[in-house]
Amino acid sequence: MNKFDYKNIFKNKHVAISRAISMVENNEPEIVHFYNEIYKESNSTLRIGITGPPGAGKSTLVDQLISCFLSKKKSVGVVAIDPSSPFSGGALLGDRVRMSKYSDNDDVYIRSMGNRGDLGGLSRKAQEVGDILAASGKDVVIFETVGVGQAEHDIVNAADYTAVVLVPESGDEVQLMKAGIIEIADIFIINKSDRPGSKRIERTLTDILHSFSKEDSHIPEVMSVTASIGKGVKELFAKILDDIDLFEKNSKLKKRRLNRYKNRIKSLISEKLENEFWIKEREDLFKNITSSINSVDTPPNSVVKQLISNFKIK
Ligand SMILES: Nc1nc2c(ncn2[C@@H]2O[C@H](COP(=O)(O)OP(=O)(O)OP(=O)(O)O)[C@@H](O)[C@H]2O)c(=O)[nH]1
Ligand SMILES: [Mg+2]
Repeated sequence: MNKFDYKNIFKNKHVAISRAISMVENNEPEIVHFYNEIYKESNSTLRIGITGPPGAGKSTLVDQLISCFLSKKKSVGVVAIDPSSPFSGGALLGDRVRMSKYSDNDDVYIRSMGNRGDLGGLSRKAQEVGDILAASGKDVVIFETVGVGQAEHDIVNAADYTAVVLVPESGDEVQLMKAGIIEIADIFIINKSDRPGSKRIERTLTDILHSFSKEDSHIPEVMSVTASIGKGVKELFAKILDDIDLFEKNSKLKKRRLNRYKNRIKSLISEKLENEFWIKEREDLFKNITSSINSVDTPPNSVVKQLISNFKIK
């Protein structure tokens, strides 16, 4: 294979972008040599998170938003993340089929990522893929993630602005909505409003948001759209741009980016320590110790003590 020239990423060469993303996904050590260069070029791009239950119409909506950004001469990178799917490299079929109309467009790059069974690391990888797309010069990076649980929460933390997509049938989700989810959402989108019940869920959600919100905090807007026919999308797009504009002016964006930066450092440390810790010898030792334990009476801390006694950070 030819030597990989990472500078082609900065020239928006999609082949180089794909190659670098694969390196991230596969934890290829080579990327370490140029990742810092990528990072330095990645910080002016706007990152938007779109999350919501399976099949809510996120990809359909992302497709519409891509058109909106293109009409403003903005280029877009999309990372579609499904933590429950083992597929990656653009293999989430639905996304690929729906978005293939952009395959010849240098201003749009779409990539799907799944969870290849390696626990954790997915949100770090998603951020790094976002960095690569940002470094390629994309004005906006959109992260689409399935679900509204903890894994998505971490991924969404990679965004400057987060939209939660629901559908008229999401009544239960709305009732169960926790403060955590409300805090991550900058806007709620009720998609499929061509179906009955969208007005009702819009009202219920608005009530909940008002009851949860603290004084002088940003209360997320609830907007109904029908993404499949583009209804309401123009208004939604305008609102998103307005919000982001506001967040830029009141320094919310800056604070979020700094928080994200700090969280990134902490997660990198956790990941590094875990990786260094769970070497084969220690896994074996763990198995040995625990196999000779036949009740749960031994305090776990005493096992921890044995395991970490000779651990030194490289
Ligand atoms: N009736 C109706 N159907 C829609 C609308 N938007 C999307 N759909 C349909 O809903 C289905 C799921 O759409 P997607 O865009 O793939 O949804 P998604 O949230 O990206 O799905 P996952 O990524 O698999 O979680 C598709 O069949 C869409 O055509 C809408 O506004 N109204
Ligand atoms: Mg999708």
